[in-house]
Amino acid sequence: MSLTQEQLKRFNQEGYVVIRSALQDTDIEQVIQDYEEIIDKLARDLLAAGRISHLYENEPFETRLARICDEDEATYFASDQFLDVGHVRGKGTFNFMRNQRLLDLVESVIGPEISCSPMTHIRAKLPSDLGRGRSSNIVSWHQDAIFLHQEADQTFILTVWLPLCNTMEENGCLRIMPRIHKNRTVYWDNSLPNETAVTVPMKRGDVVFIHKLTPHSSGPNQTDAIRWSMDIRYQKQGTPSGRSFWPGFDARSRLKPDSETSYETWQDYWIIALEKYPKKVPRKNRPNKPLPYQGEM
Ligand SMILES: O=C(O)CCC(=O)C(=O)O
Ligand SMILES: [Fe+2]
Repeated sequence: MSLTQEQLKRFNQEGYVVIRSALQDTDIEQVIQDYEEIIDKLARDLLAAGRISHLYENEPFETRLARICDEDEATYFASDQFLDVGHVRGKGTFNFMRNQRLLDLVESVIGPEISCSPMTHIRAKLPSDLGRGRSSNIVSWHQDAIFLHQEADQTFILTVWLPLCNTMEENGCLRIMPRIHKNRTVYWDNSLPNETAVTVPMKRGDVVFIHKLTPHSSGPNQTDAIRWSMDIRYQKQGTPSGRSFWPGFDARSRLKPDSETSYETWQDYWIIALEKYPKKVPRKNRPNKPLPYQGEM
């Protein structure tokens, strides 16, 4: 299904649009399965190393990693890195980024030649009382535009954010500041206008499209389960991702369907890239004040 005219209009006017029940459980299950395997392996390794007392095998996906982290603080602080999409390279996750239901919606905004950016994350927002209160996994207000390297400053990049569980205020759902993208300004120093924000609770299956100039944030997770989510970025093929050191892939091409990247190729690209650049390369000459945005809207 494409976005409706109403949804497209909303995206353009508000700088975001929530698409309710866009996905089916089976779409998301394939991502969850990849991460269940990773967490199971982690539990076995930690148990063998004597760092946890049991495997927590009966805990559901939403809580198992949290209970492991209760016992092993190092895992708590490492959580985002070892879960990253390029490190895990799960087949279900790769297939999900090319999910036809999802790409049909993305095509309404990007057009039919779609590239998926390496700037894609699985996030496990851990309960804030873990780690002896030292971190509460808050994401402060920002525009995604500030995370790009210079070559992508003019590029239209769509952030697609979706929960793998239900998200609400208590577990740190997304918050969004509507219409700020209309200012056509990149607030490099995060000196964002003090406008009213909206809290965006979402259910599994819902998806939100966010403009790269739209400020968003998320608060602490005050439950004892993990707020699992995924954020993927899509753009027109041939445009820079702003992360040239890591591989994106061609997710859909109506012109040349044969050019779509295979799972094996994508995996190989990541393995080679991470050998050379295990960590994100910082942007050179990063601006430190708000600047007009002159790129594609
Ligand atoms: O998941 C969150 O809490 C924030 C995510 C975010 O900033 C993004 O997806 O761009
Ligand atoms: Fe963001």
